[in-house]
Amino acid sequence: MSRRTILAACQMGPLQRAEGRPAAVARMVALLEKAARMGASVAVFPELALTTFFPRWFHEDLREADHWYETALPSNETAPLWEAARRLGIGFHLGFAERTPEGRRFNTAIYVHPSGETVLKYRKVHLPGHSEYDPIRKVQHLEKRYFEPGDLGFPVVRAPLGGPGGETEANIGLLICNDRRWPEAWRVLGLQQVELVMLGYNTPSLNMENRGFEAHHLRVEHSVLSVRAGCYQNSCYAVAVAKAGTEDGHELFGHSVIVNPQGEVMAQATTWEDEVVVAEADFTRCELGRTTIFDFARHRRPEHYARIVEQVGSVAPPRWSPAER
Ligand code: CDT
Repeated sequence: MSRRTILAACQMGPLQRAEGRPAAVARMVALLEKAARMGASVAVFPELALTTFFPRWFHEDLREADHWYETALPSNETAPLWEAARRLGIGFHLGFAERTPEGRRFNTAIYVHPSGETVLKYRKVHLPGHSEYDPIRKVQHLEKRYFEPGDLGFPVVRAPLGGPGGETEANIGLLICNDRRWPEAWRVLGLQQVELVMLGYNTPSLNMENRGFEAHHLRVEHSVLSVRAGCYQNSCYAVAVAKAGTEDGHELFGHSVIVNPQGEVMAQATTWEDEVVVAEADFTRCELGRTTIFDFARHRRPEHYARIVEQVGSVAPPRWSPAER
């Protein structure tokens, strides 16, 4: 079975608050068709791809936000995406807000096989921002209000991708936006021999916290740096995809990337609009790192990593003092 396949990053331009799901889905179908024409077996869409990035809006009563969430997928409004995937023989990754039958709320991503079956589901673990209205901020980021931390861990599954010329299998894992900045998340995927990480993001171009200076150009650099480091240190490919542009007056950056296991950027979006970029993956290339410098079985020293799981915040180190003479 071939270990080569073409990966597509399906970046989306802004989705305004007034736009409904049908507009988003129509654009996603067009992106999927383009990705298929470019030979892709899998298409990756952004985080919360069906709506505007609604955590920037404060609702006192959570029920007023209910309309941003999906309670079942595919729904009547999203079904055209599933139909297009089947017709084109392409798998896809989708980020969306999930409300469960019990009323729990998660920031969720799924990987859907071309048959329409959900292969893998992940709920965002690292929720940035805050849960109450913050008057200091220029723009609210209320993910901690609208979602609870994911309860599924960081699962990896070996599964077929779609595409022409038959099915290529890969060990697939998912992250969502802020997760890409946390090496712990990547390493838990790496420990399951992940070969392809799909992730979507909505990241403001400016630091909105009003708590100090951050050079604007570094925002993009930190995003790409995090994905490149995650791929290199865990010997995997990643497709990291933005929702970009000015959404309801607030700018999100683009620069979606496809990265290889050496940490090299293979393809990068150049607009802040709907755009498809593709790159060919050869999953046998995940083996070099995994059998040499990052051969975990030979080189990891978990007996020295206890702090990683036992401690949450950092602690100050002891102060050195000179030996008494
Ligand atoms: N969506 C998301 O996770 N965005 C964050 C920005 C956080 S700013 C409070 C990110 O890490 O890109």
